[in-house]
Amino acid sequence: MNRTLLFAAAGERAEAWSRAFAEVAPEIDFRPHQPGMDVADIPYCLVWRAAPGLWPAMKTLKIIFGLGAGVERLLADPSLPRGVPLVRMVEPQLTRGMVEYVLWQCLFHHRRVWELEAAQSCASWRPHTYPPPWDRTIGILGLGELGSAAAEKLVEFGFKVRGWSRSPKSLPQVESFAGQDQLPAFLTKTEILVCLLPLTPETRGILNASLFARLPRGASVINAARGGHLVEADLTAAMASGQVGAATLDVFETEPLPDEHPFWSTERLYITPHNASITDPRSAAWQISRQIARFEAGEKLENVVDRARGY
Ligand code: NDP
Ligand code: OXD
Repeated sequence: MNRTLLFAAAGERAEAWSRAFAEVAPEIDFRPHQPGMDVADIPYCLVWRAAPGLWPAMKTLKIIFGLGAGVERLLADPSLPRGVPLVRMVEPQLTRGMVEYVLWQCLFHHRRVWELEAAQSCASWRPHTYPPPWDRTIGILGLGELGSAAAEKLVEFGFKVRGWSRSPKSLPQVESFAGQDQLPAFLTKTEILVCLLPLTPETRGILNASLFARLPRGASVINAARGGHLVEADLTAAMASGQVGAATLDVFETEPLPDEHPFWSTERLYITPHNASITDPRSAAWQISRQIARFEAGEKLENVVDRARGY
């Protein structure tokens, strides 16, 4: 059985991945992609961004494994083979990392930590109040793998949690809103908005002036999904007017965020460098080896991207 996996993700910790496969899935022949390499007989590929000409050269490809949860870059490549299943990354450590990030940032905005920092910077013992979590409404755009896990954790911390998705959900103590029609109602009470949507033609630019205008004045915005969800100029204007009180952004239209970008110096705008959560090689290697075993046994693959929906 040919179980060769091409690692087509230059700059993505190839050594750590190689060690992880050797440890967790030794049955897989892990091969980092090299320029000029013959890939015609390799059946599996783990990819972040494919080098030009890679897909036509992989003549016996059976499964494409995306290295991330988001697949918009892969889908945008017109040479991506059509008949080959594209499996996106769903692994427990990636989910845990995102839950940790969302909780950290929601608590940061809930408690307006910037006010404490400002007081401390001038040695001032200023009274600082904030509501109890059950009086704070957090809204999550996207209730999939990551959004639903984050919602569950926020519920555990006592927050009022609501989520918006394409189809209605029934998660314990999470108010579900679905579809465009229910987006305005979802937004009206959302004091801390977290974006965990996939980037698709429908969701591109969703974090825009008209959405911000529907939030309660002074709301916080946290984007941990993709830079393409945000209309940057609209956030700048909404923060200047006070409609958005504070924001945390992990993802940007251009990454790394250019040195001269105004976000670096926008007050109460906090930046993390697209590391809200990171795929864990060992956990991912285990998932991939399971999926290959399923495939070989003629079973259905999990987490296959629906190319028509874009996620
Ligand atoms: P999922 O595919 O599991 O979930 C997507 C959710 O978004 C689903 O609930 C889906 O609704 C909803 N959705 C999609 N399109 C629409 C729409 N048009 N209207 C309303 N709801 C919609 O994705 P994940 O949770 O695994 O990941 C989400 C994104 O997070 C990834 O695509 C990636 O871009 C980003 N990410 C960022 C990371 C970082 O470090 N910053 C790390 C990992 C991921 P429904 O359930 O009804 O289909
Ligand atoms: C992902 C990411 O999509 O890391 O997994 O952004």
